[in-house]
Amino acid sequence: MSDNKKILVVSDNSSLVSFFQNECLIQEVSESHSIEYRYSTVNEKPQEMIQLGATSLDVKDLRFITLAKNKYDLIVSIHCKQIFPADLVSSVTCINVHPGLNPYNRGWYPQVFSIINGKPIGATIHLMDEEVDHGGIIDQLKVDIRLSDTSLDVYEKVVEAEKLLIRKNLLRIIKGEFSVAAPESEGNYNSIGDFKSLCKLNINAKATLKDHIDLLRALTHGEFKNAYFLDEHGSKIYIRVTLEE
Ligand code: 0FX
Repeated sequence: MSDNKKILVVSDNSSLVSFFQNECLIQEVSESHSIEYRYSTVNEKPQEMIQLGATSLDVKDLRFITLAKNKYDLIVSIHCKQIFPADLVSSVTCINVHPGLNPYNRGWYPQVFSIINGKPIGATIHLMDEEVDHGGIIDQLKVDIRLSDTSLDVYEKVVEAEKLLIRKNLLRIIKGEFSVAAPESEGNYNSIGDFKSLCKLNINAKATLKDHIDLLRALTHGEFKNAYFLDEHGSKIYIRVTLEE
């Protein structure tokens, strides 16, 4: 492949970056383009990203934004913990690999909210604009939620879908030979605050048992201590569920 492009990959997910690097090798992208890997400055456990050759970056740093405008042809965000500033996304082509099916449940932990509100879930590669998980869609893939799935089960399917999308779209993204489709609506957005509110269980809440099971399985993600209620002394009691078919 000719036409040496300068590409920046910003990510806080070492598993996906490792997959991305491997695809770049297989699809012979690494030979003909310069790819730089960075993790975000708010990442508290960057060791695995460092092992993959990444260095720290504050995407909100004005000096970086000024430099990036002239330096990079393309910036790829793969689960970056920082939100890209408007000035950056408006001056460099920025593409996001997102663990959700835009425009449904944009923002934090999409599968958690999809288990609860029934909106579709999957993976999306999209052009970034100044709003979170919002720009034109390059490609997306839906995954199914089974009644026995926890957040972790759905998340694992979403990550597999992201890998398929990366494999399929890598070359056309790097060549700039992709088209975008506008999301079918504005959809909805969930913040980290929305997730934290869900975690604080109201043990007097009345709902169907199905709604309660959905809430608990949505907040069950491996070892994470998410859902909790308070005992008579005000201490947190964490709860997660096991479901088996
Ligand atoms: O790579 P990633 O899916 O998340 C990263 C960033 O950390 C996150 O800030 C950003 N919004 C996202 C697009 O990219 O890994 P993670 O370990 O932070 O989260 C993975 C899943 O783990 C998440 O979907 C829900 C679950 N989780 C995570 C945390 C930190 C929980 O259930 N509880 C938690 O406290």
